[in-house]
Amino acid sequence: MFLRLLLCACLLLTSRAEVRADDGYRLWLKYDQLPEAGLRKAWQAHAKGILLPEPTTPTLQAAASELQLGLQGLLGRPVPKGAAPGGRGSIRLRVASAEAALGREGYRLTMTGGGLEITGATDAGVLYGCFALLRQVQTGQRPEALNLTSQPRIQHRLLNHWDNPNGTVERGYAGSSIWKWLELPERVDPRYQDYARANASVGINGVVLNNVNASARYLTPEYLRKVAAVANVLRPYGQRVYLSVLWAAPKVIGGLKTSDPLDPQVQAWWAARTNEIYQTIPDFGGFLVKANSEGEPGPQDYGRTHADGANMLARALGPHDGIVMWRAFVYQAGSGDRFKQAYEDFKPLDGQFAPKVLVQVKNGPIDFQAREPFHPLFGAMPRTPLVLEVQLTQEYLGFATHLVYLGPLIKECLEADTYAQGPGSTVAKVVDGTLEKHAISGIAGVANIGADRNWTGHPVGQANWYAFGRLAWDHTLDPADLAREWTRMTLTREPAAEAAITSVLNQSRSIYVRYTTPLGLHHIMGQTLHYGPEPWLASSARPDWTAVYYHKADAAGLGFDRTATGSDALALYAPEARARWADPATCPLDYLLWFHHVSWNQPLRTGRTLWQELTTRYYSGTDSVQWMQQQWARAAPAVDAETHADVTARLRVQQREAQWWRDACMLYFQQFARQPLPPGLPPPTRTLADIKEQVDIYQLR
Ligand code: GCW
Repeated sequence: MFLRLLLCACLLLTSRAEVRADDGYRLWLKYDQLPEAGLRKAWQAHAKGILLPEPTTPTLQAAASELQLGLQGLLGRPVPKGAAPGGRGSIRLRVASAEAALGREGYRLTMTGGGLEITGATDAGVLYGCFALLRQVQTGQRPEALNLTSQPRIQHRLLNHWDNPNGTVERGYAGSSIWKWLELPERVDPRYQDYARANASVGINGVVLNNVNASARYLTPEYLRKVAAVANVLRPYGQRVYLSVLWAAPKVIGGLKTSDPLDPQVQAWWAARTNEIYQTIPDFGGFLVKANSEGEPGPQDYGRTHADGANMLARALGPHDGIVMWRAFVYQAGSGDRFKQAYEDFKPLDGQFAPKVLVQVKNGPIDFQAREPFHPLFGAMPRTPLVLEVQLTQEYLGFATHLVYLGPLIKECLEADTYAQGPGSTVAKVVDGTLEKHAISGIAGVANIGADRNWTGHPVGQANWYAFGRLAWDHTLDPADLAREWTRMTLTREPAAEAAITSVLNQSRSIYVRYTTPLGLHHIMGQTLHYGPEPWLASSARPDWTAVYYHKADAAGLGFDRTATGSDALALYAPEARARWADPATCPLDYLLWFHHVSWNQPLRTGRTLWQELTTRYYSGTDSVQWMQQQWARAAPAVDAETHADVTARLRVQQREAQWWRDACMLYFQQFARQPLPPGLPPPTRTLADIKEQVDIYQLR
C-alpha cells in the first residue's frame, strides 16, 4: 500500500513538473496568471466580461476569443464574452469606421466612465487593439490611466517564408516547414492558427508562403486549393497570403515555349492564372518575384527589363486588389563590385514601374551581413515604392545557435539617413512612403520559423520575430523597449533577471559583429553553408562568392576600397551620406573596412593601429560571450528551467565558436599583417591548418 502511494506521489510530481516545463510553443502569448494579486484585482475590476458588437465577424470573434483566453489566464478567473456579458466593468469592443484618425488598421484603448473600450477603425483594428491590451496586462501595466492610440506606419507588413514544397526551408534552422503541403487541404494543422495569432499579435498582416527560389507548383489548381486552406486560417487574423512565383512558370506548367513578358500568350497565361487564384482565394495578396538572380529565370532572359516583367504581372492582377513585390537582389558575374550591381540594374528603371509594383530591397547592398551600410537604392528611386527586406533567419548570424537579437540591426537600417531629400531622409521614411509620397508601402522579414516545437530553434529567435513585427508596425519604437516587452511576456518580469536578459539581448548583435566581422569586414564566412569563418576562401563558382574578394587582405593592409580610387561604390550615395564614410580618418570604425583599404599600421581614433584594433575587437567580442553567459546565469532563478538550460547550452556552443572565429581570423590575417598579437592577448592554441580542417568538415568537404 505504502509503495503504491509512493508511486502515485512520484507520478504526480513528475507530471506536474512536465506541465510546468515551458517548451516555448506559446511564444510571447503566455497567459499565465499574473503573480501580483493587487495588479490582478485592478484589472479584474475592468474585465468582468467582453462585449462584442453586433453583427459580429470572424475577425471580431477571433479578437474576442483571444482577449478572453488571455484575460482568463492572466487574471485567473472566467471572463464571459457575448452581446451582454458581465454588465458594468465589461470591456467593450467597438468598430468606428468613421474615425479616420485610426486609419485602416489602427486602434484606441481608453478607460471611459463606462469602462474599458477597444476601438478599431475596422475589425482588424479591434483585433490589434485586443493584443495591445493583453500586452499591457502581460507587461505589468495598470489599467487606471489607459489611453493608447496606435496605427501602423507601413501598410504591408509581411513575413517571407523560404519554404519549399518538399517541406525543407532554405536557410531555415528551426526544423522543417510549418506548411504541410502533403496534408493540405484536407488536414489543416492546428498550428497554423497559433502562427496566425502570433503574427496578429505583433501586427504582421501578410505572409508569403513559399521560397523566392520558387517552384511553379504553387500555381497549379491542386496547390491553390492547399494555399486557400491556409488562407482561410489566416484571414480572421488579418493576414493575406502571397506567393513567390517562378518566372518560367508559363513554360514549366503552362506548356508555352517562352516566358517573355511581351509575348501576348504569356500575358494571357498570367492573366488567366491570376483570375483563377482570385477565384480560389478572393483576398489573395499578390506576387513576390526573384528574377534574374542567382540563376533564377527572368525577363532579362528575353532582353526585357525588370520593369517589363513586373508590369506584366501588375497587369495580370488587373482589377484585383493585389501587389507585385519585385526583388532587387540581383548581381551579375564579372561586372565589377557586387555592391553596385543592384543599383545599376534598378536605378535607371525608376519611374517605369506600374502603380501596383513595389521593388523589394535588402537592408544592405551585399547580403544580410551582420552589419551593412544601408542599400544605396534607398532614396535613389523616388518614383518607386520600396519594400525593405530584412532577414530574421540567421543565415549569416550563427543560425539558431548564436544568440543575436536583431532589433538593433533592423533599427540601424531604418534610422540610416539617405539624405535623398536633405537631412532626415531616413530609410524608414523612404519605406513608409512619407518621404516620396507613396500611397503604398511595405516591409518584409525573411522568417526564422520552422516546425521545431518552439518555432525558432533558439528560444531567443522568437524575439526577432517579435521585434520585426513591432518595428514593421511602428518603426519609431525603440528596440531596447521591445526587448524588454518580449522578455517580460516570454521569460520573466523579475526585475534583476529582466535587466540581465535585456542587456544580453541589446548587446548581442554588436558582440557577434566583434567576434566575426569587426570594423566593417563582411562576407568572410564559410562557403555555401554560410556558417563559421573561412576568410581564406579564394576560389568559388563566382569571385564574389569568395571571402578574399571582400576583405582584400595583403601586405599593405585590409579592406575594400570603395572610394574613387577603388570601385567608387560610395558615389551611389547622396553627397552627405557619402561624406560620412568617404574619409578613412572620420569614417565610423564600424564601417571602415566596408569602404577603405587601410594599412595595418594605420593609427585609428582609438589610439590603436588597425592591426591592434582588429585583434582587440576579436578578443573582446569573444570575451563578451562569457559576459553573456554570466548574465544569463544570473537570470536562472526567474526563468523556466527548460528554457534556461537550452539557452545555457547554446551559449556554450557560441562561446566555443566565437573562439573559433577569433582564432581563424587572427591567424589568417596575421599572415598579412606579420605582427604579433598586442601584449596581454593570449595567442590561439591551435594552428590555422587545424582550423581549416575543422571548416572543411563543416562544409562537408
Ligand atoms: O542570402 C542569399 C541566400 C540564398 C537566398 C538569396 C536570396 C533564397 O544564400 O539562399 O535565396 O540570398 O535572397 O534570394
